[in-house]
Amino acid sequence: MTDFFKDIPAIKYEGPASANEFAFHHYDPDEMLMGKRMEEHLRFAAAYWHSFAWPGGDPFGGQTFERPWFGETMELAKLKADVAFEMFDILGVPFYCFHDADVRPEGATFAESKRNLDEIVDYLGQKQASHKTQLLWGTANMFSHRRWMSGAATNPDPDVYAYAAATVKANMDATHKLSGANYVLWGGREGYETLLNTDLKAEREHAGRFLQQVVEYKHKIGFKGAILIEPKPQEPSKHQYDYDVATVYGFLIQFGLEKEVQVNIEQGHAILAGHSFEHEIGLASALGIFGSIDMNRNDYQSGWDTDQFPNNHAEKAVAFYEILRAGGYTTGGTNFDAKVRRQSLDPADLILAHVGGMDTCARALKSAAALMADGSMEKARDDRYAGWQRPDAAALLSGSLEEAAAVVTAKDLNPQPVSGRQERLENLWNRFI
Ligand code: XUL
Ligand code: CO
Repeated sequence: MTDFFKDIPAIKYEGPASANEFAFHHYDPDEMLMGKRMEEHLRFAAAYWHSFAWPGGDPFGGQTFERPWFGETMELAKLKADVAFEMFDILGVPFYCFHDADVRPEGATFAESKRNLDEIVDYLGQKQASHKTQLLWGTANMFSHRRWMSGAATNPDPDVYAYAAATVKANMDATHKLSGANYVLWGGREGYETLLNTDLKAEREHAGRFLQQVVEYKHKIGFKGAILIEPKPQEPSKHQYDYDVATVYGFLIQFGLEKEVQVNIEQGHAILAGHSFEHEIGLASALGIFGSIDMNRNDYQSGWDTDQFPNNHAEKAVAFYEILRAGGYTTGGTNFDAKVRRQSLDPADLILAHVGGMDTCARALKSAAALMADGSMEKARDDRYAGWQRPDAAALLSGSLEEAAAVVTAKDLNPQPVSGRQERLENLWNRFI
């Protein structure tokens, strides 16, 4: 035991009336919703990078956090893992996620970095064996070190492509060894700053071949988890190739990977792309590529990816409604890709940020499940499309354009517009949030 979270109790459910800040007010892991425990619906994960690796910098200032595990040694990496699992225990989260760079010190050579990773993976494996918390996904940080400055798989230098292959292979091996439920690829540097120096066609083709190689390797090692792409339109690159769900789908189709790869959708990334979170989830579900969620919120004024903890349950309820409509998670989960603000220095801030985020999601899920159980929203949607249940409507789709056109004269059609009932449906929503 370290003393980092000393005096902070394990967080338990006490209900909405409790004034205890070290308690859940809405997240009761055992509450049954639609035949499933809330914990199994939400599948919460804590992100190693924001809580344990981020020093608290912003574009105008450096480190604000002084954590006893900061430093590049294996001993400190193990201390970090000890504290991380203490936080996971306090929160009772079933999952966590990490990048290689979060958990191990960078070595002077690839071989040294790999040795460090292997050693910490063994340590994390021991932790997982004696704790509840398991790995939701692993990933490679191919955006922080200067070698990735011009991209990883899309780098103009083939040596960097090879380095990216070695890095992802090592991280897939680590994830597989720790029985991770998924493997994530987020391409922060897989994009460009200026087209003046960029061969966009070649870069996209290299990214596509790289992803095919990832999928081939997954099957080779027998990794059963899902491979997930995390779309984001820009930041850090001016333009990123995995812009949004629709763009990723087109990319997967081009490289024959639409049955092999799914998406990890992040709230803040959806907003940056000019979409709503629920749009991205609904679209991924419609395309059959919905995988997992990175839960957070952006600051809606600054326009940056501020990775704040969610605190608006009404906003998230619409997203969870789409997740329920999609049939819920299979291998995915709700990963808090969120960090406390740089002034939030106290260990308690880390815990309470997650408590608030978990309660926000639980409230959102409960609203969504209640609306789903009520059934009026789905009925209204079904009613709107009821015409398509008629046999003559199905014939419109199976026949030709001329046959569809001929129906207008044959039946003397003069369709009358009907109300979309948006405000009535919004009022219905309000009864449940
Ligand atoms: C960056 C981001 C990453 C990915 C994992 O915006 O979301 O943390 O989730 O690399
Ligand atoms: Co993310």
